[in-house]
Amino acid sequence: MKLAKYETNTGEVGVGAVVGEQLAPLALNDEYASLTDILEAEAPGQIASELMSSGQQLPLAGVKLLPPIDAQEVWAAGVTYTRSKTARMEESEAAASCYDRVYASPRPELFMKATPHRVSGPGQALRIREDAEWNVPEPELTLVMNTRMQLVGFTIGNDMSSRDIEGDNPLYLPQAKVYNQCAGLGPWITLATAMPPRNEIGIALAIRRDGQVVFDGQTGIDQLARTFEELIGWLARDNSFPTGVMLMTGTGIVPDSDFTLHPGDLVDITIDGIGTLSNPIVQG
Ligand code: DO4
Ligand code: MG
Repeated sequence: MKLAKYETNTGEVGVGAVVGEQLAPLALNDEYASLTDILEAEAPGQIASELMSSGQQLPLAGVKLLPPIDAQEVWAAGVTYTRSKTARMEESEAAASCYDRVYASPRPELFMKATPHRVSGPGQALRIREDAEWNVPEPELTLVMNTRMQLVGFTIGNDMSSRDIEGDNPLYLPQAKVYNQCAGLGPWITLATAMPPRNEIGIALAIRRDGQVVFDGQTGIDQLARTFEELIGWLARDNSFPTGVMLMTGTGIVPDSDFTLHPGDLVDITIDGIGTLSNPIVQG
């Protein structure tokens, strides 16, 4: 089952199940009043099915989808694919050994990526920093955990990154990664029970400029150097998440070093079992 957050034309926020090209609104109640409440249930899919009682369906194309997040923090893992490791080592000679070491170390790179107000949903703009000149999207399978750190679902993440800022000095990483509209999430959450086997999950990135594809690339979760459980285990060490947490799992697709995003580009990330997250890019 796929669960989306949407806004009606009267401004009310709802949760719905995506069924093909339709959205079935859920009848939320005091016990299950939000997407977070459903993700917190022992069997989220069963609860969502029970809340689909009315049988009403809306065409998905006519619904405004919101990012599938309530109050969760968004974290990210880095240097979890060899492509990311080599790209970072090219970007920063001074920090090359940091990236090489973290790829092979038991402890992964984990960083706080976004709070909900910095997140853009499907169709909403993602931002290039005003003070950055070399920018890329990072297409990342994103794990959705409840407060018990159970992996309950998956969504698509875009870890927008300013490579010139990050490459200048690794201590600038938070500025390269965390700013207004720095993270894309959506278009919905596919519950863990509905995902394909892990080694069959493909990830594709396409960047369009004036209607032409200017970059495309593919990878797959079979290339991810760490298990989901390992990443979740490290994130949970001495850390609690009172409303659950999302974790981007790192990028395995990095455009060549002469590529940078432009304002007006359209970024499409497609992940098997979920769908496609599309966002236009803005700057200024
Ligand atoms: O260390 C820099 C960030 C790495 C990252 O975001 C990634 O590998 O996806
Ligand atoms: Mg990343």
